Amino acid sequence: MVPAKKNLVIKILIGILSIVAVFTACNRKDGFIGEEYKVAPEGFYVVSAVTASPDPVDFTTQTVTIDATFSHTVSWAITIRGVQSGAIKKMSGLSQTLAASGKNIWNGSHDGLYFFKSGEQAIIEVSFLGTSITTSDTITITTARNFSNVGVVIGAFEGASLAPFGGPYSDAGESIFGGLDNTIAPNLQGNKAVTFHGVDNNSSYYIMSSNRVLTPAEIAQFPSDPDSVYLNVYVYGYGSQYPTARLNFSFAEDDNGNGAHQPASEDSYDFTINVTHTGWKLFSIKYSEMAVSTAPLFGGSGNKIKEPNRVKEVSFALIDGGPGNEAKLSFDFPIVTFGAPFDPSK
Ligand SMILES: [Ca+2]
Ligand SMILES: [Ca+2]
Ligand SMILES: [Ca+2]
Ligand SMILES: [Ca+2]
Repeated sequence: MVPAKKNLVIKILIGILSIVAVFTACNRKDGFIGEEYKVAPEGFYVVSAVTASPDPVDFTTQTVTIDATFSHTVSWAITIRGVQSGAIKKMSGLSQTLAASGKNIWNGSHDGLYFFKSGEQAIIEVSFLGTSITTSDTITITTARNFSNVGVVIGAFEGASLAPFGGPYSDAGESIFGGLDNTIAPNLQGNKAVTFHGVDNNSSYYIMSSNRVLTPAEIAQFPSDPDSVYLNVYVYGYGSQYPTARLNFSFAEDDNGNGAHQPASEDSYDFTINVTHTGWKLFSIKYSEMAVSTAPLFGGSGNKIKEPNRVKEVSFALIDGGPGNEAKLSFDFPIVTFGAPFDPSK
């Protein structure tokens, strides 16, 4: 009969859902992730406390090895916290010594938005499933990771000036504030970002911009496939204070290969972010999803072929969503990655 068959199907479904629910509950418990886990048994103790070395560490040339020994094989979690930055990195495993897990090396990466800072201390704490016992160590980061091995860092903006970026350039007759900004709290990466702020007095939508010519060594890293190039940028939005602010970024190509971008006869590819959020947010956009410039004299009269291997220049502009408005936004750590969007946790 149909009802009996239906009941069986329902029973099987309930069975499957229960198993899924149990696994989900286990995996989420105390932030431990993974299929296998083991609760600390009665009498569990830390045989040798956690140590992290080298201390101090320079993440541009070194990685940190974290070790500790326990009385039993146990599910553990390492939480690394930047004292100033609030940056977080988590690692987890199942073993009796951290070294035996092979998951005890920290390359300066972070989970979430905030970067570890040069000059700050980081607290490394190890906790265990099923007990409140912890062990911790502190390490000094002399130089934070710069991520130059995962892509082309367009700017970290930690210098004394905006250079090697040009400008910022304002629209005709408009007064602007633009440049390095150390007043954003919390900082995202290092101690500075870039802020663009102005009023579109001439109702052109455009307020201000800044650009940078890439170096030959940087350009050499760009592949020809527009599907494998990503522009990643962290944008700080001021929410309802400046709800019509837009960040436009653009890649200018050297279509004819003469070593320079001619704006009136060569491509620029643009992407615009409507900055409606509040605080920091990471945006990643694929080169193939960018649109050719609509301005005939500024990137709209090229060969219309997306050629990231011919990119010469990157620029950022503050655009307003409505003519005549005041707009403000900040951004930090634009980085071009290849094959996948930027993932600072790797
Ligand atoms: Ca920065
Ligand atoms: Ca304007
Ligand atoms: Ca050219
Ligand atoms: Ca082109």
